[in-house]
Amino acid sequence: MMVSTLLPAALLLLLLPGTLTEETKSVPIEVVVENSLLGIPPATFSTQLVDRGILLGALKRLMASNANFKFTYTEDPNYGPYLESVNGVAGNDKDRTYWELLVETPDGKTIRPDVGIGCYIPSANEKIILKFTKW
Ligand code: B12
Repeated sequence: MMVSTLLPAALLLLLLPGTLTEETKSVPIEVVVENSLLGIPPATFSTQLVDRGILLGALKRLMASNANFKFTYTEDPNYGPYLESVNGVAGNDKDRTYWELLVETPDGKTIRPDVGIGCYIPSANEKIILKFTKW
């Protein structure tokens, strides 16, 4: 009984070596911090994330490897991680400021993702723009 249930699973593993044992690819991206609101020149960082990984993971990896990039986030009960501050500058309701998430694709188009840093899955060679701005 045991053998008959395990056999099909074992056969499947043998038939799908490329799918199940493929090494995780590394996806290169750039992160640009823009803060013209406070007159701070833009800073560009290179980092990478695992294939189909979320932006939050890439930002954490960048922060761990580069002392010039720091960020904090809060947890929204409905939408997940909210980017609160970058390099010591936090958005606030009084001034109606926030860190906007923009993405420049390799073909030069700039999009405004309709999800936050916890859900956005960057593609290779995208430029992730964290822009301090007003709403
Ligand atoms: C107003 C608003 C904002 C304002 C909030 C200002 C404020 N303090 O009031 C600002 C302009 C800051 C904003 C920003 C963003 N927003 Co917005 N926002 C809304 C909106 C229109 C209303 C929210 C609201 O006031 N609800 C009523 C109050 C009483 O409820 P609340 O739970 O307290 O609301 C809070 C949360 O909604 C939170 N919030 C707002 N946006 C976002 C986005 C994310 C990812 C998170 C975690 C939290 C969050 O801020 C509100 C005030 O504290 C909703 C759409 C909707 N109609 O609900 C979109 C919405 C929530 N936002 C959305 C998005 C995508 C963003 C951005 C990621 C856009 C971008 N590409 O930059 C950014 C967040 C970037 C970051 N720093 O992490 C999406 C979230 C979808 C998702 N599943 O992730 C929504 C649903 C719009 C949509 N349909 O695309 N947003």
